[in-house]
Amino acid sequence: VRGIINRKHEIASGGKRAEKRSWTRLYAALQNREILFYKDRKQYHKGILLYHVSPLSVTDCRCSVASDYKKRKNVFRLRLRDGSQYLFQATNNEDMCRWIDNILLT
Ligand code: I3P
Repeated sequence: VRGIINRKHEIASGGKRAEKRSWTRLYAALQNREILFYKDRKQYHKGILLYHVSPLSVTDCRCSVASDYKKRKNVFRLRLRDGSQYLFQATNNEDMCRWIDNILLT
């Protein structure tokens, strides 16, 4: 699964409140148990990662709909093994379900 997604960092590894908390628009791709981040689809096809946005390992993560987050629609939450936590906003409900299903499958 891959495509445009908005991301918000909630909790940093170790459990501290994340410092940069704004939503950012990214192009994400789930590959080999990692979510990789690109500027856009073009950069994805060139294989050029955003150097300042590290890949996230989804091994042993928890992933579910962020039903407590009311400010945006189609938002799911990812809790990583290192304790960090992110919100992701998909483009629609189907897209959100596809992300969650594939993250939980990997
Ligand atoms: C953040 C930005 C986020 C907001 C976050 C702010 O400020 O406004 O959109 O999250 O609130 O800290 P900045 O752009 O200056 O980093 P929400 O959209 O979820 O409100 P938060 O600190 O309460 O998470």
